Amino acid sequence: MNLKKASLSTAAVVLATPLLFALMPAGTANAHGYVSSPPSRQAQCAAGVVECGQIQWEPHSVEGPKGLTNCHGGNTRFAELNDDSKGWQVTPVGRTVDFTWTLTAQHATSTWEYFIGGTRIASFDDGGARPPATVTHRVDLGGYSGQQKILAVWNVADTANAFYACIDVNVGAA
Ligand SMILES: [Cu+2]
Repeated sequence: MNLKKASLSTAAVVLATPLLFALMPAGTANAHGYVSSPPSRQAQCAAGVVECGQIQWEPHSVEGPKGLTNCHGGNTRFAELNDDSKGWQVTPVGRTVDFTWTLTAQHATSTWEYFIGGTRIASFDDGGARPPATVTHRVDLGGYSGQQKILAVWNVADTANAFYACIDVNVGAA
């Protein structure tokens, strides 16, 4: 074996390893985010408030293509997040609500969006910035009252994907 060639490829492996990790999509276990307050459906699963399947171990993993309008991001193994009759805790809130995301990976962000019944009620543009580990948005729910299901969406800037969370609230009850 040619010695020079061997040491070159060793160098290449040493250089490539950290690069590989940096380029690996954060698609596994602990790398994303979800709405932790008011407690989203997956947060309630994780806290054991509601009995759930796999989502209880990875509330931050509700990732799917951008533009979806469901609670489970199109992941069949998290389909129970769409079940409105599952006994989700409804949080009493005022006309203005602070939504807090817990991010286990700070992906570059395009926008954060909030929807009620298919209508976008708020949007926050981060212009591709990397968010801190905790992000809070103040959303005005003034046009709504009573029990509402809010869909919160985190649109990642450098992938085609978004993260989804549904939060059940009772507007005007707090
Ligand atoms: Cu991630």
